[in-house]
Amino acid sequence: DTAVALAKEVGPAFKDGFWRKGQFASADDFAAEGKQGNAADCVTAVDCHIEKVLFSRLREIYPHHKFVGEETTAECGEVAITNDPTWIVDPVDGTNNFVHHFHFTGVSISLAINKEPVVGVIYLPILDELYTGVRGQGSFLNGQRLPLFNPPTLTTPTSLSQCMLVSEHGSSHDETMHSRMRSLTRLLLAKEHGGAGLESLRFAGAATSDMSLVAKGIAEIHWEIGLHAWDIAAASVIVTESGGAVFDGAGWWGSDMAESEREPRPLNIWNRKIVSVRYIPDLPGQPGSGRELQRRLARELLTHVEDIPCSPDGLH
Ligand code: LIP
Repeated sequence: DTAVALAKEVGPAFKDGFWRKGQFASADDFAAEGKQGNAADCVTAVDCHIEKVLFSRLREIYPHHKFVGEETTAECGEVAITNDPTWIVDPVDGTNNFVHHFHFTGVSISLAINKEPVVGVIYLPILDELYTGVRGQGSFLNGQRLPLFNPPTLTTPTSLSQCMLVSEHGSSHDETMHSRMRSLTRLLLAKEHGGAGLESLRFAGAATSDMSLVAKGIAEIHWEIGLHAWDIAAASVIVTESGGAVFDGAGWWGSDMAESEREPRPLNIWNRKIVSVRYIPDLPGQPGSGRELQRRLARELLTHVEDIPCSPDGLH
């Protein structure tokens, strides 16, 4: 409830910034340099304002909790993550979209306990979409339970050729871009090499909105390398609570997965690699087949992508 109230509280500032109104009408607010000289990884006055408001409110209510935020971390450098209740915030996910007035951008607020996200709230103010998820209690879009679609509308894909993948090229415009693009090309062309080959690929520019497409049941898979914990903490709760599965590079997480099926450790949102697969209904008369298909699709995807190295992001 606190996270929802705060997301709504910062909504007007977010919208004003997006439409360049009120206190954010000045071009100077958007003239901020890209971080470390990288124009693709930018920050605006709105990012900093929203993060400040969220952290000051959260500190008033939970003075003993810890806080990790995209902009604060960028300023402070190294941040040691503990098992204490920790709020992980991205004030404007998809800042590049935000600067270009491209709708897929929003606020992401998550609470992690023992390093594992247990609450996730994503607010996409321009689309008026509020996603909420609490570990063990399901996830919702504007109060409607996710996924939005159920069988028979929600199909049971058995290969990548029936899947829409959402991904991003990321903001590290360096040599690793070749590996990212090669990986995506391979996925699209896999058919020619005896694989299935993706049905389609989309880029919308923000991990939160990409993962919300998976939680809704619209896109089958999201894959991205180089993300930070604040991009995916809230979304990982919303996806898994919608019946989706998240693979963190070493193991699986899904809300109702049997203990034997998932890694006996928290979902690792810190290692900058993630694959999420939407809820897949079981095949008729085959209980558990939906979960098995989620893994099969992710495994198939991972055989075509390169293991791209990520530089440390200061969280450890
Ligand atoms: C963005 C992510 C996006 C990724 C970008 C960037 P930001 O977050 O949502 O998926 O490709 O590189 O990290 O920096 O706009 O909050």
